[in-house]
Amino acid sequence: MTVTTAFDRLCAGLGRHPGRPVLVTDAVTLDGGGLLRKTDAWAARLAARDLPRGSRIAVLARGHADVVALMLAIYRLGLVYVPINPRYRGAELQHVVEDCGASMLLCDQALADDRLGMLDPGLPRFGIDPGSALPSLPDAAPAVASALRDDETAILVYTSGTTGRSKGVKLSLHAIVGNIGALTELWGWTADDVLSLALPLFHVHGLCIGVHGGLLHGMCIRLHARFDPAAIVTDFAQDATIFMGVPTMYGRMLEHLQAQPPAAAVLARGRLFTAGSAALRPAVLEHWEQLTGQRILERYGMSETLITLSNPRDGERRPGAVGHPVPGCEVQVVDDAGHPVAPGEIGELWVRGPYLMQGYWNRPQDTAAAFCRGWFKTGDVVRSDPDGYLRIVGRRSVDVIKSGGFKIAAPQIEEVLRQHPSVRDAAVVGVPDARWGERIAAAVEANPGHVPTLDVLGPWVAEHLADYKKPRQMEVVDTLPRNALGKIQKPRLLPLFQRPDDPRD
Ligand code: MCA
Ligand code: AMP
Repeated sequence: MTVTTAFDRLCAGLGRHPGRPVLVTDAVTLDGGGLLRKTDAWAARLAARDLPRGSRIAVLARGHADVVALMLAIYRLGLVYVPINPRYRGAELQHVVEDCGASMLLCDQALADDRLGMLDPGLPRFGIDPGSALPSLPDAAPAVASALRDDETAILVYTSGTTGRSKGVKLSLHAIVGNIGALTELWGWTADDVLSLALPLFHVHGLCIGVHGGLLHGMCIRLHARFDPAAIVTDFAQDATIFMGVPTMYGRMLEHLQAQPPAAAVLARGRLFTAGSAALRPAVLEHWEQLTGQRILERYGMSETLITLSNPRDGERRPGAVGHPVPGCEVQVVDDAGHPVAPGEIGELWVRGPYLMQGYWNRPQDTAAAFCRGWFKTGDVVRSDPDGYLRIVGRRSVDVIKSGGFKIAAPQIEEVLRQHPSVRDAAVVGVPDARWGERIAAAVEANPGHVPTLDVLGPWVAEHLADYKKPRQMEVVDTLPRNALGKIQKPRLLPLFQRPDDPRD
């Protein structure tokens, strides 16, 4: 096979070690040839629909082998993969399929019953799992279309901004494969590594770095549809060498280690534990190291930039810091006027280089607003140590919340709260939280004659939005604090919700 494109490189990884597993799930173990055969079968089914190149295929599924094969088949035909968060509810789901103009939806049976009734019935929908009650795509002749070119969009990753509507981040395989190349240099991944992966497959962390990283190297991915600390330990008891997780997962694994102390010795056999998507508290890093002897490698990224900053594999992995730019990536720290600040000063992180998104799907204005002079403006506030290690110290917008690694737009929750008859107005904030990084709290003004309660408003939000967006704390206030222009002053709400045991580091 001539390896010319990023797609070829992904597939070449699979052909490297015939007979050796590349994908292990609860249900199947596949070697590279097995995964490619599954991919061909999916490509043949999709090809029968004769879709124009670049058509978007929406996929609502948990992590399993057919989803990986389906994704490769979509690339194989020059189509665009649009994974959807299975926790999304009606309007969130409908927004994604409408926004991307999906030609069809492929769905796990387990999610179909609960979710598809919420969607416009006009969208053609098919089952993924064998024996699904949804119609299956009929088999057809092998696909003839040429595979994705490097400059074409491979994936739309939907991500929240500061407003209620999520945006589709256009990512090319060129950017993804290039970013993995840079991480390989930094983290020393090899084909002999075995990746224990329990991250969801609709975000960059699990999908672009985890799955694509594993495939590219032809390493074995032990893929889990859900996160369960005991299953991760079992992976390491077998052969896993790498784990990637969000900080919340490490906190949950520490709880598991407290209940099952011998598991620490099993994890101690690992080669590399990485964390990202949210700040890893130094206390967690230190506790993990005490128990397992492993020092977690923290890195920073974003859907729009892929992985941008990383601590080193060899060298100091500094607690509370996210290290230096990954090879190929340029960063600068700027003030409000966009001028670089002096080293050690606080400013916004701007990023440039080959791993950036191609823009937001169908949103030229949002895309233009996200860049300045070719630099992507992350919205994250950083500071550098004297030797250049960068630290994430905050975010420009109080409307962005990160809980358990999920990005949440506070205005989306406020909008749903305001739709409840008991609520006149609402302001949602993220409160620093030991378990989730930030927890969602809502201050609400009541409508006359109503007494809003969390018991009512929590389920109300979960009925309309993904479960993790529901407020965990609520206070009724006479009036929300506003400035002279009428803007709600959210930082003034935080003391209402802070608890004595909240993290201070
Ligand atoms: C679940 N719950 C949550 C969250 N997840 N609450 C707040 N924040 C969350 N993230 C709640 C549910 O609503 C439910 O509440 C209860 O926890 C149990 O739900 P369950 O489904 O059992 O939870 P879980 O499976 O244990 O999920 C926790 C999780 C998950 C594994 C940490 O949140 C997760 O997979 N997070 C990873 C997100 C991620 O991959 N982000 C990467 C994007 P109740 O019982 O009250 O109903 S960032 C990115 O890609 C960039 C590039 C980067 O840098 O990496
Ligand atoms: P997403 O848009 O879901 O890809 O989330 C990207 C955001 O996650 C970034 O803009 C940061 O705010 C946050 N993030 C990612 N990695 C880290 C990290 N190591 N430390 C702090 N925040 C992080």
